[in-house]
Amino acid sequence: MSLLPILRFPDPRLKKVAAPIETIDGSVRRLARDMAETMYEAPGIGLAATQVDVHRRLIVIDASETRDQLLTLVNPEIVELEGLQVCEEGCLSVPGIYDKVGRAERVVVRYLDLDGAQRSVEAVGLLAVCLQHEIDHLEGRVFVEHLSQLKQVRIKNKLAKQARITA
Ligand code: K2U
Ligand code: ZN
Repeated sequence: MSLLPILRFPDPRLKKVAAPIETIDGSVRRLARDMAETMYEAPGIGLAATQVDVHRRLIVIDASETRDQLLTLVNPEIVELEGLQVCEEGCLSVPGIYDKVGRAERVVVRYLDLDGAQRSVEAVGLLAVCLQHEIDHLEGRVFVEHLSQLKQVRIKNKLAKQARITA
C-alpha cells in the first residue's frame, strides 16, 4: 500500500472533471486501497481520486467515530437531495482553511462497490456533507468555491503566502 500526494488548492488539476470508471479491475482496487490509507493517515473522513491527481470517479469515506467503517464508492451519483444544513468544512487540499458551507441535509447516493454491485446509501448530517463534498471534487469543485469571491481571494493570498514561507 502507498500514501499518495494530495494536490493543494489552487492547483488547476483540482478543477478537472473525473471520468466514469468502466471496468473495476485490480488497478481500481489498488487505487481505492491507497486512497483509504492516505485518508486515514491525513487524517480525514473522505478523499476523492481527483485530490490525488487521478481523474476517475472514485471516492473513499469513513465518517465513523471508530474509524472502521470504510465506504468505497465507484461512479457515485446523488439521486435525492432534501433539506438544508450549514456546516463548518475543511479540505485536505486546502489545509488550515475552514468555513461554513450550505449543503443538503439528506442525500441518497447511488454507486458501484468494488465488486461492481449497484448500491445506494441514504445519509444525513456529517456523512451527507462528506458525500456532497467528495462528489463536488469529482466535478472539479473545491468547497471554497461555495464561498464569496472576497473570501476566495483572501484564501488564495493566504495559501500563496504560506507557500512562499515554506518554499
Ligand atoms: O475532501 C477532503 O479533503 C476530505 C475532507 C472531507 C470533509 C470535509 C468537510 C466536512 C466533512 C468531510 C476532510 O476530511 S477535511 C477534515 C475534516 C474532518 C472532519 C470534519 C471536517 C473536516
Ligand atoms: Zn476536500
